[in-house]
Amino acid sequence: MRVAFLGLGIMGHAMATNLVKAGHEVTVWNRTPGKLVEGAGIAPTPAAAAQGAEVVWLCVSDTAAVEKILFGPEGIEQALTDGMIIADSSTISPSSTVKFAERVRAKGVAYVDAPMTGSKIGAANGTLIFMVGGDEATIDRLSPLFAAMGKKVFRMGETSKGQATKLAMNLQIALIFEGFAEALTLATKLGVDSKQLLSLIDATMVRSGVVDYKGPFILQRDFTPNFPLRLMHKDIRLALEAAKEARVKLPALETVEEIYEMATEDGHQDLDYAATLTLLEKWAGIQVKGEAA
Ligand code: NA7
Repeated sequence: MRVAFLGLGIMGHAMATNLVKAGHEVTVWNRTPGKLVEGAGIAPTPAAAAQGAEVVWLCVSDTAAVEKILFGPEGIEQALTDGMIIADSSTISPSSTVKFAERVRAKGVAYVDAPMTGSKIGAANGTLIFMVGGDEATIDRLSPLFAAMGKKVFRMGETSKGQATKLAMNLQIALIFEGFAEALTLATKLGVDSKQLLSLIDATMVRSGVVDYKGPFILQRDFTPNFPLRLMHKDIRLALEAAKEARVKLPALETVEEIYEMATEDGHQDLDYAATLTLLEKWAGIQVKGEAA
């Protein structure tokens, strides 16, 4: 398929690379010039990338970035043609997604929200899991592209339900990780060996994918970003905004949001979100290690 891929960050670069590898005709654009994808064409603006594309795939930071790419001065709106599909893998506001979809639908363009999970490793290996909102026929047309970038597509309902699902998923990741980090902090302060605690977690119902994934990085004190803290913070805020709009109260997430706020004040925004642990460590006066501190 002829695909315009907009946004070559940690996730987007790997996703576009996998589209090229699968034989699709890809043109890329990135806000900061200089990022390349081997085998793909480069366009100077979003509108130029979208020219003649069957599908425009977005993967950028936030709602404002998506809005600008769609409707800004060099945005794709001017290049939209009947029958085109816009797929958005950025994690953004569900209610804004509804508005964006309505605006492009007036031009005969279908809009699918397709946020994903699987982190940097899943994007590189083409094993992402997509949670998708949109009409069935449009999602069917995108099947070859999903297959090139991921291993599973969950159809969550109409446009915006992918985003709503993603916020519900990341809410859980943030809270599960916070539970793990608080447990590690308390256990370390009380003299428990963290490696031994991890072995125990692994053998019990406390085990989780989040702990499996983050545990080894923490023991090595490796906070290089697989999922940057600033993006998890953005998703927590999006979830709280969506909750406010829907009159839902999320007390635990509100508290965790404050921890992300403080971690940002400490300058950790570009580290992995696992670096929120370092705040708990600072307050407790300990550091979690492979052996008891
Ligand atoms: P990264 O690695 O932070 O990359 C973000 C990308 O978004 C990158 O290409 C940025 O371009 C681009 N960006 C950011 N702001 C803008 C604006 N205002 N206009 C255009 N492009 C912009 O994020 P990931 O790849 O890890 O994640 C992408 C999304 O998937 C995000 O929503 C996650 O929550 C899930 P730059 O290179 O900085 O010019």
